[in-house]
Amino acid sequence: MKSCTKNVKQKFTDNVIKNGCYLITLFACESLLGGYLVEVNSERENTFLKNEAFSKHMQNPSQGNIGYYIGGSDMSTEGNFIWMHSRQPFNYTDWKQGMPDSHGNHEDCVHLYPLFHFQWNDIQCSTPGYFVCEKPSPNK
Ligand SMILES: [Ca+2]
Ligand SMILES: [Ca+2]
Repeated sequence: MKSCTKNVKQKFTDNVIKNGCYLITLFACESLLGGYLVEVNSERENTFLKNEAFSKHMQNPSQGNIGYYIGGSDMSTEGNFIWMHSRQPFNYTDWKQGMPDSHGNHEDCVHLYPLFHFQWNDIQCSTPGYFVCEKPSPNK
């Protein structure tokens, strides 16, 4: 049997019927008219997104500490975070102090976490959350 899991830590499932590898993911942005989970490349962009997430959060405080997924992950190589859309390494980060900690060895996604004042936390990818999607400006 071919192994889709060879480089990707048991996240992909082999499907011999279609001879492919499949991943069920929370990265839902691809379906939004060419969008993708946001790649944060500057403090300016990060501050904007933190403010947006804070506004959204304050609209419904009863939702608790639900986070806001951004497009980074280390699911390919543990500890090596990249932007999933461009496959580029992080050139800017806003990790909360002590993060990423890969808590319980299961945290391969990144979110803006209300509990950390919207600084970055690595989180288990199956955790419910909002998605921060991005797509190219039509004016570019
Ligand atoms: Ca990890
Ligand atoms: Ca963490």
